[in-house]
Amino acid sequence: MLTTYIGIGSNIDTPLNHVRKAITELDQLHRCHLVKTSPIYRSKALGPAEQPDYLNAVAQLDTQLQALELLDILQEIERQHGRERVLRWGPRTLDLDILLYGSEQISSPRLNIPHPYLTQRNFVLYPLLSIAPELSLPDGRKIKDLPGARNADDIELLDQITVNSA
Ligand code: ROI
Repeated sequence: MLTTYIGIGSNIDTPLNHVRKAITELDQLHRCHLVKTSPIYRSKALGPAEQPDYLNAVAQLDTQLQALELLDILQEIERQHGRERVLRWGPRTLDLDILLYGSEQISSPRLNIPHPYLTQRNFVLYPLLSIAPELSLPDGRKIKDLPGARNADDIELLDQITVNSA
């Protein structure tokens, strides 16, 4: 078993339902064990401005799958959620990104691990830190020491009150 972290994001078509359903689907994957999931956070869309706010979370998934096997399965889940790859940074029903895969570094046409934007996006770093405060990148840097990791300025925890209206 190897520990992976999966970034989850959605900003159209009842995002909360997509994020929650994706978490139950991760929990049901064969040869995988969903260890924990972060709270769900809301943030303004990074990228083209004219799109709805995002909901984001991160899951720790221990797995026996190869990285590309896991990628295939995550892309199939995205497809079942109606994901259409139209605009590069456009709105999406569901985004599932492999952020880290053990301490491996992978550079291939289909997959780059660590996820290339992991260290720059606090909507990923913040939920990741909430479930893995001592986590390090393959190069040894601690997630918590990255600039932006503790920057929650534009990130809102989706609590029980806002959940109902999200
Ligand atoms: N912005 C936020 N806040 N959250 C995301 O998950 C997200 N995903 C993306 C782009 C369009 C870059 N912006 C995002 O792919």
